Amino acid sequence: MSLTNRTTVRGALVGAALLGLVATTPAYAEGSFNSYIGGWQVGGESRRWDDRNSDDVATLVGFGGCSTDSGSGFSSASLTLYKDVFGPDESQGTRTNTCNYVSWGDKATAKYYFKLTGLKYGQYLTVQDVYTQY
Ligand SMILES: [Ca+2]
Repeated sequence: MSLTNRTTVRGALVGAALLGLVATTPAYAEGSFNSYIGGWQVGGESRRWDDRNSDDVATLVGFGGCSTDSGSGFSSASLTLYKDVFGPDESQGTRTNTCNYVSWGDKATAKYYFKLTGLKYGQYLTVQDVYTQY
């Protein structure tokens, strides 16, 4: 099996595992996307998404396959969710992701993104599978 195929399979498993965790909420979030983090430093930002608050699904970010440039490997990353507003964007709180998933609960209608605001080891973070749901 090629590296690409393994990555795809793992991404699907991470997504399925995360969906299982939120099985008590509506079956499908109004939106979700899979992405990849390739060598982010602190300050790195995700793409923006529009949450229309059309369901009760929590905003969460799941990581699978985490590494850093440090010999100590990966321990944890601090992620801060921001509401994209006119003027300084509003922090919705910081969560510590230990290569699992973190949640900010069900959010109000707005545009959001998350930012890497801390990295325990190393300067560069790579995450093979990033799953965002809102
Ligand atoms: Ca929602």
